Amino acid sequence: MRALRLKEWKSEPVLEEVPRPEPGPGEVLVQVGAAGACHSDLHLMHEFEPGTLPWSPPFTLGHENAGWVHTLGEGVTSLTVGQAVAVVGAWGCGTCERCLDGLETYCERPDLAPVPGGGGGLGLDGGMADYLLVPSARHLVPIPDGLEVVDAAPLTDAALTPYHAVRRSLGKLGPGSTAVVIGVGGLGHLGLQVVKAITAARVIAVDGRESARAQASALGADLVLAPGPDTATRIREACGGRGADVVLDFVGSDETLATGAACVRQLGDVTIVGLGGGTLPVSFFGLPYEASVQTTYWGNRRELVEVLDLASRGLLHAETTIYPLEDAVSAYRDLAHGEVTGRAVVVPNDTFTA
Ligand code: FEH
Ligand code: ZN
Ligand code: ZN
Repeated sequence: MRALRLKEWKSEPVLEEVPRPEPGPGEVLVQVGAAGACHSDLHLMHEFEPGTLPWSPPFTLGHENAGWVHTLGEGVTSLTVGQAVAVVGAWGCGTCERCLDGLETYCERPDLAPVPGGGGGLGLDGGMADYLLVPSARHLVPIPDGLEVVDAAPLTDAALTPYHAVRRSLGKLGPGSTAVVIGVGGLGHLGLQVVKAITAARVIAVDGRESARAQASALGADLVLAPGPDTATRIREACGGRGADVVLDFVGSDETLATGAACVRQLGDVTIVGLGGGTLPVSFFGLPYEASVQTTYWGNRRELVEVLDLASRGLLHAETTIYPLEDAVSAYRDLAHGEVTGRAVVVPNDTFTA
């Protein structure tokens, strides 16, 4: 089968022929219908050093996957061949306190988990390939009727990650509240939709690209701003001087984090989702009283079920740019140049073949 392989840190991925894996007991072989190209993959290719993460290349890229059940390993009875499934990306040990709570992104047994906090495309072979070997049926969620595989794949990361971040602050997003979405890209354009779909908050969107600002307006942002020296002031003014209840930073640069800290309300949340490498000094008088700064990482199975439900009812929709697998390197190049509208999605197979 074809697979886009990351051979080592700081290297360009290579599309090559590799053996198609066979599922062992409890495992499932998925024929990949679609695999999203995540901005994090660019960090794997160009920036991360050995030791940045608790796993390392070589592996096949693609941690945002959906497809069809192709082969069931011995003992797997909860799925059927040909069934359309979305892949829950983080593959933990399944037995520790965090995994038993479904929070496999935060697995605490690196001695038991194949790749702690990682999964297919993050330390193990991922979905930028014709087939994906999934270690357990618990990592697969049936795609509801009304949703195509190619539309479900980007939801498994680009929607699931913002969904988890918003749910974490849900209590602060009631009537009269304001959420700020910084960065209206692959995750941000879905984060904006998540806020509108599951909260009563007004949304202020910030992005340096006119196309992204236009997209944010079309998606229902109440105010859209370009980044600049007065952005935080304008946000604070738009919130009646109080500041924003929740700031979702999908960029994570020094500048965007500083904007978040300068516009967040007392008791508000600044949530760092983007891997921009920025830092934010946190001190007693450096933030409004009782404001919190946190990171969040991806999401879990239960949240993916909820995201897929919202999407099947038209309440979430990933804007996508589609590439065939042989053009996957171009997808990442376009992503690196900021030339992708919405999410870049690679399609190894557009239909199921037994
Ligand atoms: C990947 C690698 C490291 C940190 C965060 C991520 C996210 O893109 C996972 O969706
Ligand atoms: Zn990702
Ligand atoms: Zn675990």
